[in-house]
Amino acid sequence: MNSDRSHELFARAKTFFPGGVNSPVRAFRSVGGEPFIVKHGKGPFLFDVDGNRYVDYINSWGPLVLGHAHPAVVAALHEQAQLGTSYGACHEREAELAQVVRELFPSLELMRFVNSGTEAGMAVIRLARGFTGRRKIVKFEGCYHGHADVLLAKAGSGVLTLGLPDCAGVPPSAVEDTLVAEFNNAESVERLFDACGEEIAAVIVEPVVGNCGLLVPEPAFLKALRSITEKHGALLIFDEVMTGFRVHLGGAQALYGVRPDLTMLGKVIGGGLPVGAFGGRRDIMERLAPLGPVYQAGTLSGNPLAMVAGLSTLSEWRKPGVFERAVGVTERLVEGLRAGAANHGLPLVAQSVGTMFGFFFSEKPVRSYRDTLSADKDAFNRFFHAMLEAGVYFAPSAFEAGFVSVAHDGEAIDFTLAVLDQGFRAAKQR
Ligand code: KE4
Repeated sequence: MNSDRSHELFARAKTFFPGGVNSPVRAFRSVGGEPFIVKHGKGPFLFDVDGNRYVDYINSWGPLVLGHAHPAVVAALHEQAQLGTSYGACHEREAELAQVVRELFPSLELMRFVNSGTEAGMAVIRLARGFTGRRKIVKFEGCYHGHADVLLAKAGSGVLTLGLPDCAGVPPSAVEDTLVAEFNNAESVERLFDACGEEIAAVIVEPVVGNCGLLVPEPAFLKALRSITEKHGALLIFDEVMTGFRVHLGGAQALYGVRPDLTMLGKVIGGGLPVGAFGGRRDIMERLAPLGPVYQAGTLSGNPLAMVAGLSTLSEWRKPGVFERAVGVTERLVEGLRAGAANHGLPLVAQSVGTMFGFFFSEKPVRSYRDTLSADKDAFNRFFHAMLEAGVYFAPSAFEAGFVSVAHDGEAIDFTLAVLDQGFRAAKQR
C-alpha cells in the first residue's frame, strides 16, 4: 500500500499541530506507525491521498450512522448554508431536532444543545452540583466523559479511591471531589456512598462503555446504580454521547429500562458536525440560566448546520428497518471475528451492543477496565496493521470501540469478512 503522499502531508501537519493531530488518538501512537491522510469519505469507505480505500469502522468515532456524505445530509447542509451558517439567535431547527430527540429519549423533559460531548459533561456536573448543593461526583475507571478537569481523575489508592489527576495540568484540587468506582461492581459504588453518601451529587457512567474497548453492563448493574442514587438523593447521569441512537434508537436507557436524571448526548445528533447536548428532569434543568443560577452558554450552541445535519441523519436512521439492518451487519462482523480467531486458535473476546462493537485478544471475560489490562495489546496492534494493509480501518487503539453504519451492509462487510484471515495470521506471529 503506497503512502508517500500521506507521509508528506503528515510531516507538514506536524509543523502545525502537536503530534500532527487535532485529537490524540488519531496519531496512531497506541498502534505505532503513521496515520494516513484522508482525502474523502463515501458511505462505509474512507479514501486517502494516495488513492487507498478503507472500510471505515470508526465513522468519525460514532456520529456517522448513515456512513460518509449521505445524500440526505449533504442536501440538508447545502440548503441550510444558503440561509446562513450561524445566527447566535433562536431559530426553528433547534426545536425540530429537540422534538426528535425527546421522542426517542423521553427522559429529556428539557434539554440544551452544546458543541461537544466535553461541554455536555462539564455542564451536567455543574448542574448536578448546583441542584443538589453537594460536591462529590462518582465516575468509573475506564469511562471517558470528555476532557473537563473534574472528569480527568483516576482511581487513587485506599478505600475512598479519592480521585487523583489523570493527566498533567489538572490540579489535585480539581479532582479531590471526584471518586472513582469500578464498572460492573455495584459494591464499589455502595462503599463510596457508605463513606460519603450525603456529599455525593451524582454518579456519571457510560452505560455501555466505549472508551476502554467495549464493556457491556451486567444485567443488574445499571438498575443497581439507579436504586443506590435514589436511596442517597444523588443524581444518576448517563453519558450517552456514544451509545445514544447506536445501542438502541432510544439509547442504553431504553435498551436496559433505566431512567437517568440527566443524560449527555453528542455525535449522532450532529450527523458529523460539532454538537453535544444534555438534558433530563425538568426540575433539574430549570436551575440552568437564564431560569436558574447555574450558568452555561455557547456561541455556536444550536447551530443551524449541526441541527439540520442531525435532523436529516436521525430521520433516515429511524426509518423502519434501517437500525435493524445496521445491527445485523454488526452481528455478522462479531461472528466473523470470533470464527476467524477460533480458526487460528487465538483467544478473542468479541462483543457488540446494537451498532457498537469491541474485541480484545484475551483468554478471560472482559467486564471491567482492569480486565482490559491483561488483553494482548501487541496482538491487537499486529491485527490492526494487517487489516489496514488489507483495506479495513479499525480503531487505532486496543482501548476504543468500533462503529457500524447502515452503509456497511453489502460490499463493505463482505469485503471485511473475506480479509479477516490476514489480520489473525499477523496477530498470531509473535
Ligand atoms: P467530545 O468532546 O470529543 O465531542 O466528546 C467527549 C466524549 C464524551 N463521552 C463519551 C462517552 C465519549 O466517547 C466522548 C468522546 N469519544 C472519543 C472516542 N473515544 C472521541 C474521539 C477523540 O477523542 O478524538
